[in-house]
Amino acid sequence: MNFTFENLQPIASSFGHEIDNLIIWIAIIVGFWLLLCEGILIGFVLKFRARDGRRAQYITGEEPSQKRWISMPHMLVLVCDVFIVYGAVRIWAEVKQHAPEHPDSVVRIIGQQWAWSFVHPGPDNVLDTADDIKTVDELHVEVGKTYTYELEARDVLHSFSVPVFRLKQDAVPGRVIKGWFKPTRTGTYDLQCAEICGIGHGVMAARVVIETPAQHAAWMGQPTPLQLAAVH
Ligand SMILES: [Cu+2]
Repeated sequence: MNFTFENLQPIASSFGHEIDNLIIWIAIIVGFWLLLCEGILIGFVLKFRARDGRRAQYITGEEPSQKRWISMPHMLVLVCDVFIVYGAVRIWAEVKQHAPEHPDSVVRIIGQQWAWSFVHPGPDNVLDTADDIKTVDELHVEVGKTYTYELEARDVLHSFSVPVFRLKQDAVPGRVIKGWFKPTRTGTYDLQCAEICGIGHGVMAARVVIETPAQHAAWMGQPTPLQLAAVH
């Protein structure tokens, strides 16, 4: 069965549904044990509460019949753990370990106190060339294309977080962290810093603008502020 939080927060990446599904399955499995254990605990507290004429018992838990109360649930919990670990590792590998070797485009994302800057490769689709498009707090991508990103931090730890992508990745000074995403729906969505990075952390909000091919081409065709400055 597949579950999703899509009615609370739209999903705009290819792996978003799998992440929602995993989180909800973990909540169901863990929640079942939580309710069962707390129910038994509360039941025992009521059943064995102090009563006139009944002495308290000291139970060491050494009898096999008593040990079973620990060992049997323990085994069942371990079986549940296997499912959780399998599901989590499978999705972790897909999202974090296997960046596509031949992405449609590469963007650079830089976190600093307290803004995000983005370097888009521009019409030639190659980073670090004259037609790169640099923006602050606005990432432009095209729907249906596979992107890899190079994530950097200028000063302290930040965390690149895009809820609609179900993607979050720490940015670490001195390192270039690579990852990927594939936008699957158009629109303008929130992008934020998810790691307390100083007093202005809360204003490190930005946007990801997911465009159709025509919209994206039109956006790329506009002169950038740097190009405008060169003309004047
Ligand atoms: Cu930050």
